[in-house]
Amino acid sequence: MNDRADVSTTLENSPFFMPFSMNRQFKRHPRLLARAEGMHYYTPEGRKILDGTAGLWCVNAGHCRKKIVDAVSRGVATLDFAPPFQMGHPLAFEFAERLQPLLPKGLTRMFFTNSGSESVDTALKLALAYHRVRGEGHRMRLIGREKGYHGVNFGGTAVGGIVGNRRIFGALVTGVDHIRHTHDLARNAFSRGQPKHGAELAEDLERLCQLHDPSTIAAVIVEPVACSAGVYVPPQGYLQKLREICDRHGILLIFDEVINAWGRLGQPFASQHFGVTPDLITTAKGITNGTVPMGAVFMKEDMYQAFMTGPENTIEMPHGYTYSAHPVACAAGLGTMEVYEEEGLLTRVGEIAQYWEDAAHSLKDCPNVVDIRNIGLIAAVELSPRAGAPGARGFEAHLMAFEKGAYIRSTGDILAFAPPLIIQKSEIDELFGVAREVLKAIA
Ligand code: PXG
Ligand code: PLP
Repeated sequence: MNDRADVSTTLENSPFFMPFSMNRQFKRHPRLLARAEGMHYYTPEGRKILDGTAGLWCVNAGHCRKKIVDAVSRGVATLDFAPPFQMGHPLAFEFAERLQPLLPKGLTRMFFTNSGSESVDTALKLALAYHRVRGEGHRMRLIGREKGYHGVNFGGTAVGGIVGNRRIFGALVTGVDHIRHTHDLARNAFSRGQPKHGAELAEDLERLCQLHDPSTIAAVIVEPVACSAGVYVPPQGYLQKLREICDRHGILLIFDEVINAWGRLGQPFASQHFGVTPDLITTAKGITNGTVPMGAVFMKEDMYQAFMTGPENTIEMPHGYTYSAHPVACAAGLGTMEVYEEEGLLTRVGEIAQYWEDAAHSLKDCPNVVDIRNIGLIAAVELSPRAGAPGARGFEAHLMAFEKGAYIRSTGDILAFAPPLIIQKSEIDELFGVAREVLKAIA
């Protein structure tokens, strides 16, 4: 305990402006993670914490996996950096080849970035540019969805649908609109898997098409399962309807699978789980098991080909990052895919999803629980807000869970669960056991 007091004294005035955090609260009461292995984190004082969130939805194979650590160490010792513009290195091409067979049918080409946010802004720019090179430059509008999270860059913030993430940043990007979210407690509370009601909400896209004229719309971006804002599973038939409306009007459909991909739903991509193929997929996180920052945008063959039409002495896509396809990230990604494949992790969730679902829904009798929802290896428990203090109950639950040895993320009054895909049944019991204790203890 003394160690902790010392740590907190030293952090109180730290120059580090923490991202997406309550800086003052945290620096007074730090929750530090010093080490990790498999399903667990360890605090500086050696307390063992069960990781209920796969880090931040990214460490799908569990922590500090030797194959990945070795790949990264070898990679950085061999080629620390190589310029990605007008130059290349073998691992970038090797990694692209390695990923291609995992993609939903029809998606063939990929662009590398360093994060989900960069993937989203890249995909939005690709969509605009694709229309433009095909002579449809009038398609300039970008459509997101309420409660969507698409990262924090300008495009992603603009198409994002979480008010608190947008409010203080002014007008963002023009020409953006949003379709309605699909959260419907009245009709769908305590749904297991995809809720029955709400496919018709996809028709909201048709409404925006009629409002703006479809010929002005470039792309629609949604998370198949919206995770960050509180886990909203798409109603049965909803994604199919979105696809139909996009097809009818020549609008590109982007699935933001920064979290959904890499086995979280029992398939490499959520698109495969739901049987709906978008034109573009954005991803990051699990692509390197969270070890080295990396993201990617996957696209259909005809999109890539649309750019390969001008004179050969032109740069086809004036877009890219200093660290696109960074050699150490590619090494990490190759190591990650090896572990995913050897351990069957991209399809393992199918085997444990039922156990997971039952465990999550066993919390139904706990105080203040107004909804439990789940799909794949994702679950959320929604609590009723405390009068006059929205979010307080959820945050307190997160804090108390950490004290009791589990990392459970809260977003407002919603607790989100998404552990590494290597989780064992006993650890599922432990995770929801801690959640049960916490929910009983907080008023
Ligand atoms: N799109 C989606 C769907 C995401 O989930 C991003 C884009 C942005 O990725 P980067 O790598 O730029 O953070 C994300 C990231 C949470 C939480 O609390 C979720 C994310 C990030 C931070 C917190 O659920 N998702
Ligand atoms: N700002 C300046 C001044 C730069 O020179 C660069 C890259 O060269 C960037 C921003 C973009 O950085 P990155 O390629 O890491 O996204």
